[in-house]
Amino acid sequence: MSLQIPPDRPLLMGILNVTPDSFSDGGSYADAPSAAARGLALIAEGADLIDVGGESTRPGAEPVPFEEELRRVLPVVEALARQSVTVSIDTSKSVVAKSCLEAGAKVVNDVRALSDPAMSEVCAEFGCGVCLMHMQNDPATMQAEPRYGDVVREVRDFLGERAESARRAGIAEENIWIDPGFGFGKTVEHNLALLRGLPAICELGYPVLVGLSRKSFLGRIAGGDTPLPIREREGVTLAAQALAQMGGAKVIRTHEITEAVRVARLISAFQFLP
Ligand code: HH2
Repeated sequence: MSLQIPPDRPLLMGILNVTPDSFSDGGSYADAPSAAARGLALIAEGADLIDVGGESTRPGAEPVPFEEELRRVLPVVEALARQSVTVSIDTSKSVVAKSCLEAGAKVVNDVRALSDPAMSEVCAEFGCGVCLMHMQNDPATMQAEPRYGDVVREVRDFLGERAESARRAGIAEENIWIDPGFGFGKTVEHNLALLRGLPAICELGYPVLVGLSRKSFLGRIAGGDTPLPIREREGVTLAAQALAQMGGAKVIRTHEITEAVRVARLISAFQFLP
């Protein structure tokens, strides 16, 4: 992967959902030109790469046929790659990944950790970056009754096993990122345990990506008796980013970049004080 993690700061991944129904930015960038303009604006604010998604994975979301997912994402991936933006494609479908890689995407962000049998082969062939995420069940059912014995151990073991399997399929070690999947089949307590347990997940040796931005568990904790609505979760998103960086996260997936860059600098200055 051409995308190295700098030694002294995390990478910032800007979120660009080209969907009608994503939980926080759904419908905002429905046509390709406005989506591409948003991607370029995130880069101008300091994002290192843009994660383009065409299928919402919010709790309760239904799957989108691959033709529709491609129709949404491909023109945006093409437009951004043409402008030399590093693009990550947020998909679990190998056909969608392949077309986007052909169009210039450099990373496949797979919330189903290569469960499509053809996905590993596609990623190995292109030599792209791959993010493997943990999810319990699937988006339609995952928040019904998440259960774990020891959530940190189970998520860590899963990610270690998926990373091994990716390597056996020909994906280079240096191209693998892992992600505990905040909000994907987890209660508030599970999410908090994972945030605290990030150092144990980092021990696997792969860069850890965190997707905390605007997630509902943050709104539930910070809102006290009244969970915070999505538009009021920016402050707590930044605080969670700081905690994650302190825990060793190397890639921050987030909706708003300007303040995330500032927090990243502050925490990095603290961590890497000579
Ligand atoms: N979260 C979402 C989507 N993709 N990918 C990774 N690797 N990690 C995450 O935590 C993650 C992800 C969900 O957030 P969002 O894209 O804002 O919403 P939606 O799935 O509704 O489009």
